[in-house]
Order: sequence, then C-alpha cells, then structure tokens
Amino acid sequence: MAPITDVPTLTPPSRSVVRAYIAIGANLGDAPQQVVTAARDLQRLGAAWVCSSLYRTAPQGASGPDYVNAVVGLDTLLTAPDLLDELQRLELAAGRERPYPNAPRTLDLDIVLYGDARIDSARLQIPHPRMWSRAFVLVPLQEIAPNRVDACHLHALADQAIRRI
Ligand code: PH2
Ligand code: MG
Ligand code: MG
Repeated sequence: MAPITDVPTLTPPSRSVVRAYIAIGANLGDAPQQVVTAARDLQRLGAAWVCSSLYRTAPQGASGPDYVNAVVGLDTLLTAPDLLDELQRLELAAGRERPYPNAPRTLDLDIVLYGDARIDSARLQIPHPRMWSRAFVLVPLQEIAPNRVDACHLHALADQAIRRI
C-alpha cells in the first residue's frame, strides 16, 4: 500500500474563556473569614475576577446558624467539571464534612452559572437548579451581574432574610 503522505495536522481546539459564577456559603467556624479566603482562592482559577459584598442570611431549607454568603464571577479556561474539582478541593481544605444533607458547613462552593451552558449530569447541574428560589444567591449575583438576574425572581424572594455586612 502507498504511504499516506497527505494527512492534515490535527490541532486540538483551543478553549475559550468562560465567565462562571460561583456561590460561596459558610455557617460553621469563622464564616466571614472562610468566605473571604475562598473568594481569594478562587481568584487563582481564572483571569478576571469580581466578588460581591458579603451577606448574612437565614438558613433556607436547612437548620443551624445563619450563613455568610457571597458570589464570585470568574473568567476561567477550566471546563465545568475541572472547575468543580477545584471547588471540591477548596471545600476539603477548609475542613468541609458532609454528615447529612444540608448540614452546617465550613465552606460550600457551588457553580451557579457557567457562561450560558446547560449541563445536567450526575455530578453537575448548571444553571444551579435551586438558584432562582434563593435570595442568598440572587441578591449577591444581582450586585455583580444584574443582567443575569430577573427582577421578578428577586421580588418573589422578598421574605427571605438577607443583610449586607
Ligand atoms: N446553602 C444550602 C442550604 N441553605 N441557606 C443559606 N442562607 N445559605 C446557604 O448557603 C445555604 C442555605 C445548601 O447548600
Ligand atoms: Mg449549596
Ligand atoms: Mg455545594
């Protein structure tokens, strides 16, 4: 057989930057400090970065102390699963334990939006399926990305206790 000489070089597709939004929550230990530390750690996972104010919020669908919440916007080259791996690494480093669902935690990091992606896998649901019913996500998200939050959704959550700190 004649040798194949005319094979085009295959270059892997280059990944483009995606703006992801990550919700940060903590209600065990020094919650404000853990949220600030996590926000700074996230800065290393991307180029541009923005963090909302910190908010003290009443637990929604969970028991335990009030939470401190914030949302970070991050321009990242990481894929959504790779970003999730990094978030879980940071949760573990902060001493996160999972004794039962929605247990109080030292650190919770959830990808709420990843560009306009819709992902429904065993590990990842994006947009986060409960984000639209949670003032502790929508209020800080609205602060840094008003175009990603529908005012009607926010209005419906007016009874959820949330205070900027
Ligand atoms: N996280 C939950 C359940 N409930 N409530 C508040 N206020 N803040 C949270 O971060 C939170 C919650 C599950 O992850
Ligand atoms: Mg969560
Ligand atoms: Mg989580």
